[in-house]
Amino acid sequence: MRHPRLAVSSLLALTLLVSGASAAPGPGPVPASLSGVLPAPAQAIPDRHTTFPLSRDTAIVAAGASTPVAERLAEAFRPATGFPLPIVPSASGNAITLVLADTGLGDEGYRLDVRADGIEVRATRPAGLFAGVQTLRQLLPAEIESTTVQKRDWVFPGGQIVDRPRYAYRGAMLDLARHFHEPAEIRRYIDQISRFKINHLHLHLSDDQGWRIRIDSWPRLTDIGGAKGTGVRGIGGGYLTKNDYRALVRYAADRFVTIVPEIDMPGHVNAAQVAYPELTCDGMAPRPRIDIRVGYSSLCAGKEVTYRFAEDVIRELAEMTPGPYLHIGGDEAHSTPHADYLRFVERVLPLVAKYGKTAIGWQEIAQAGAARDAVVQHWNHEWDTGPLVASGAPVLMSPANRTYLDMQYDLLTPGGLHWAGTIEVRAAYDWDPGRLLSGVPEERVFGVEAPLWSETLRDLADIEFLAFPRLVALAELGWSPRATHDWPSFRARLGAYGPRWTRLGVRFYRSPQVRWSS
Ligand code: TNX
Repeated sequence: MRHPRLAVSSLLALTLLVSGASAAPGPGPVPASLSGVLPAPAQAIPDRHTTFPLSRDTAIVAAGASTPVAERLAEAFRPATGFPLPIVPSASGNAITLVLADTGLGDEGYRLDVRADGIEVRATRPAGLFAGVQTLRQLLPAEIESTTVQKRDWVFPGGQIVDRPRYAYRGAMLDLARHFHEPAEIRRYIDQISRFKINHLHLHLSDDQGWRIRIDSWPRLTDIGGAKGTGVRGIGGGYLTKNDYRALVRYAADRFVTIVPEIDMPGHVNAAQVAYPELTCDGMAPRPRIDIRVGYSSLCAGKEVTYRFAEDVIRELAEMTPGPYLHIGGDEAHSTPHADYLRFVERVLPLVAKYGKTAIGWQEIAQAGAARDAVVQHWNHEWDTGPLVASGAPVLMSPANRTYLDMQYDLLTPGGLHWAGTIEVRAAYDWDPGRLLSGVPEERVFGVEAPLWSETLRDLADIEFLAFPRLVALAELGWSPRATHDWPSFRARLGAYGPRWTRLGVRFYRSPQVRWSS
């Protein structure tokens, strides 16, 4: 049976195509609609006869655990409307009401009703209210993203949305090691990704070039590995203090994003070895590296200091990370002898559990038996997935040829790499995480994640250009039910989102595959 939302959204797509054919520059401003939301809701039933106008007198009703979500909502709507939008415990009509009550829709599911006399968002948990609020933001026109008061009417289209995610883990990864990115840039990235219901931010905190998180018991990691000039080509440098990190974790948590810290081991450790030469097998300090080669450095599996180091790092990271996951890397250990690699992973994975966390590792860790208790992150689409399938572990899907945000859109894209090919928006969208790997059925898919490696990145504009719009494709694959998957619909909704990014100053890639509204 065709889903009602699908029928409506294909109609929208058709309308856009038809109007686009007559008006040369594109479809023009698209009225916000229940069928236009990104990522597509599980179910949306527009009611064309109903609208709810936001006005100077509208209140936000919230109490207890829903109040912080109400604050996010108020922050989103106050600047452009200029309305006070007070947060109050109750109101009679003309309100957006956030209700915490069992909806049977899981932790992140929500129900949204837009009626003539008000809006209700109902969810079992605050995370669901937050997801509902992200949907609500897209129901007002793009001008709502302005930071100054706009003179216009603010009208919500009527109807109902019942929504819940396909996968509990929907992630983005940012590489702080090849180029450090300041907390302000990371906060802004969190703002942008959480709009699309991405709920995990994996931070790649160490690599051959630099070490980006303070570890008190091994201070030279950041004193040396986080110094100026430790980025690729000697650009940048820097690191997160424990306070920076804790503040980021809180900022993310306020937007229902869980930080997943990664320390990459046993390969990708040159910066650590420059700071602590005892971490090499021969005890000799290697030279600092600012090139982008991989696979040459390795911790020494036969030395006890290796495990003291790993345990100290894991313990300190676990202490400052409230989230359940800790990523230990494990990729591209090309200079670690195979037996040593297995020995290292077998010893280090249990340390993550010892400090109360669930380990995540790149797909290579699946070769070790201990990986059965970890989450295995699939990345290299060209490799034999036998060990990954055999491990029985849940699989986080990050196939490089679909999800790597550092791959160029085409060979003319400024910045980015293309070792896994080029990835246009449609290629980022047209695949199914539940059917990608034979031997890894839907039930074993832990979630999806889009990594952004920063060899060629400098600043936030570079990050945003590669992430948007492709990260939205991943967000939809992770959130929306398979039955809603539809490229014409996705493409139309994306095109309609462009003016929001423009207003937000997000430098997104104007893919020629999408008809961007002006
Ligand atoms: C492969 S993906 C890597 C990274 C590079 C990236 C560049 C993975 C687990 N390892 O070290 O930065 O390619 O795309």
